[in-house]
Amino acid sequence: MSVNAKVVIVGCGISGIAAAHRLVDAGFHHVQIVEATARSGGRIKTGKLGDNIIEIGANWIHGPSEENPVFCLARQYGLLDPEALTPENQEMDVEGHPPWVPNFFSSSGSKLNAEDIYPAQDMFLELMSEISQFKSEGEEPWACVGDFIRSEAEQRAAEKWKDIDAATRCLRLCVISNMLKVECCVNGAHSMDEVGLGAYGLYKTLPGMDCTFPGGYEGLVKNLMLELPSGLVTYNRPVRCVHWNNTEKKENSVMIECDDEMITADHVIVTVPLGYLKKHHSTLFSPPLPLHKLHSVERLGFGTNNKIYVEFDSPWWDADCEVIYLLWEDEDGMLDQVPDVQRSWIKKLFGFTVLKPTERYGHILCGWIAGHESEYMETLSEQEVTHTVTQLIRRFTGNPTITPRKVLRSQWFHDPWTCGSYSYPGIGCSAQDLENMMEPLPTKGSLLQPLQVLFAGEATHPCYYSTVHGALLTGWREADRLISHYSSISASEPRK
Ligand code: 6YU
Repeated sequence: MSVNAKVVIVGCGISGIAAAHRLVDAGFHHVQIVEATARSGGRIKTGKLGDNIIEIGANWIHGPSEENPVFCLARQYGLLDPEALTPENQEMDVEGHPPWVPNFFSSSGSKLNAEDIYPAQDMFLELMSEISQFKSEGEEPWACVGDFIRSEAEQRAAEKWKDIDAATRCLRLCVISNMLKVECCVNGAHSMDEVGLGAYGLYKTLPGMDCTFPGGYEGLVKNLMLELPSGLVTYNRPVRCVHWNNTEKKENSVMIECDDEMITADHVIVTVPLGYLKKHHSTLFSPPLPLHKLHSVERLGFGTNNKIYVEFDSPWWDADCEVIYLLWEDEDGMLDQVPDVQRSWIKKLFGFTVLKPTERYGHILCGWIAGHESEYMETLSEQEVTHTVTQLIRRFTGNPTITPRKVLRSQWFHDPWTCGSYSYPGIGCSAQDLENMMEPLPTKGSLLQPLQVLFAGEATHPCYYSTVHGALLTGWREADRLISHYSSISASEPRK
């Protein structure tokens, strides 16, 4: 196939890159990516802490197995450790919750016995796996995940833990609060009270034990970019407005307005993050988005999840530990929101994951903090964050001399081209909202030039939203939409 139609892709994250790849491979000669920043990759962003490679954005390949296109590409480019390639690793089904070896510390400064914690963690995970039974048919017992967890946990605790002492029982409820904070990070939500119960089960996991890129996630982006024609991306060129629905002209019907340039195209694939779309939709499209699409943009959630990397001279956790949970002993209310954000934002940090293997990274932890507390953390200076994290660790370990060597945090909420981390199904969301997100403009049935504006990006995937593989698949999907459009046109043209 050889196609002369011009396609402009807004955004050079993984979905934009994937769309360009497919189109170029299929014989589209005029493909251009217009990117607001000076780099490719978007929310795939690898950085450095001293000499160590760390991820500012996406961390893992979730479900690295044959069905995961990110895994297949990473394998093809030779970017993975041998362990990630083993059949055992690919077959392990962890359902989004890898069985990492934990350490638990309490706010009174002691290391807790894991055996005392497991019953509460098991109950929480059992409840989370039960949520998929609700299929957003309006018959869910509660509107949000938070209410469901609290009410069920209360009932089950009263039955199952009736004979245990008050202190252990209280500690277990604090574990539930901690697990809710973990889920806020997993979902990129401020609180599990903002995540819809019915739509939660839309998210699908793939088999495979989550793995990382030893040389950095950006290696994937670099390899893909090398295969695209040079000059295909225009950097530092934010798109201000997409003018569509041009009734007069048949060709080049879309105009993409940048600060100092108007680019014309037959089709535009918009891949900007949902956070950006929520903030700028009213000026980004002219005419504006149809109401049903706009309502879905508003209903879907887009929150903040940030990382705080902390490096130490020596570890204060066990050699085999992969995740550290910090349990606040005054949090038996099963809540995941901090009442006084400015004073106690750090209480939202659920704990740390340990960067492995130690021979590669030394002693680096990655702290996780979601929600408005995380957004507030972004406004503080690096020194303030370092001070608060140091105090936190000293308190939980009971060791007043521990001093981090280096600290580095991400600031996704204040990134003007992302405005948060990733999407989640808000209260009242259903599969229809994700359908609406991916629906091209003009909508079906219109007599206008079809497929003027197409939509890709993680928030447009029906079941892998919030992930790199989901985003990549949406880029391919929209490219395929155009490819089949032009295949059907050339098939219907009379033979000469
Ligand atoms: C994954 C992971 N991961 C951590 C953190 C973050 C994310 N994700 P992009 O934003 O990349 O590209 C858009 C481009 O558009 C960008 O370059 C902009 O500059 C540009 N742009 C914007 N406006 C523009 C304009 N006006 N003009 C021109 N250009 C413009 N995913 O698979 N594994 O470990 C993590 C994580 C801190 C921030 C993640 C992870 C999400 C991915 O990073 C993200 O989906 C994709 O990179 C998005 O690509 P894109 O192309 O769509 O947009 C059980 C259950 C529950 C459900 N959830 C569970 C899933 C767990 C998700 N976990 C994530 C966790 C981490 C830690």
